[in-house]
Amino acid sequence: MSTRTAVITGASSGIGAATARRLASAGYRVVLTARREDRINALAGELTAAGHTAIPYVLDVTDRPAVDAFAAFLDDHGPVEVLVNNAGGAIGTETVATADPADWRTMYDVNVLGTLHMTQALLPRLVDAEGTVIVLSSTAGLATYEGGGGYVAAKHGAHVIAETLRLELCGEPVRIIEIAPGMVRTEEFALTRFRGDKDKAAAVYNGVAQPLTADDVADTIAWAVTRPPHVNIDLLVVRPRAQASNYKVHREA
Ligand code: 8X3
Repeated sequence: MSTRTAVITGASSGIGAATARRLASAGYRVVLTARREDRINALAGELTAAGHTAIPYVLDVTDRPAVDAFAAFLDDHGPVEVLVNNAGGAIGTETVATADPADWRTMYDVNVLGTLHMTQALLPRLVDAEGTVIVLSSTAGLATYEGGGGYVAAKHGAHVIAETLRLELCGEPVRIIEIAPGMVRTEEFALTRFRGDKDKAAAVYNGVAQPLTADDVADTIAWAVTRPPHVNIDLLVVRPRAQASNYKVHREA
């Protein structure tokens, strides 16, 4: 029973799936949660075939009763050492003046309340296990940009959860680690933001030699998690070399 367990939200694609692969390789039993059953089943199959232990569990982190039921399900599966709050995303690029409040609400629900639900539900287990809470925020959690208001507001919310929780739990045997990625090219992030417009989504990365990959970010998560338990990486900002700020991106012609 020495196997450690990591719960990953949004494990169906992108940074979540890459993190599941990294943590499985680091020896964790991974619990893959996401809304899309086919995707987490496929990933669990891949990891199991590679000799790892992976448990898929369909979960919408915005649904509090479902999150509580998930926490009860975990009672039969031993301690939980790591929670990776990865589920999140951006919708739209409208200005503050023109944005649809419904989009803002959706982004707040998943990026902020989703993280809150999961953290509240699993925190007793994580403290018991001398565990780690990872909050995947974003460089959008640290500075704003035009057209990003709703997402930036939500990611600032995620950032504040991490900072506040670390203060409130100081002295408890649990780490609160925030990872704030900049430009990462994943299959879905920009596509969701641009409501399925493939050309606009692709243009985000135009001329950028090497945006980060999901695995680059997963690598930083696995690194932070595998430091000795007394070492808390408070906040790790990770961007591609071609990006110096939310605004300043080097693009080749
Ligand atoms: C993603 C980074 O620049 O699209 O979280 O806000 S950005």
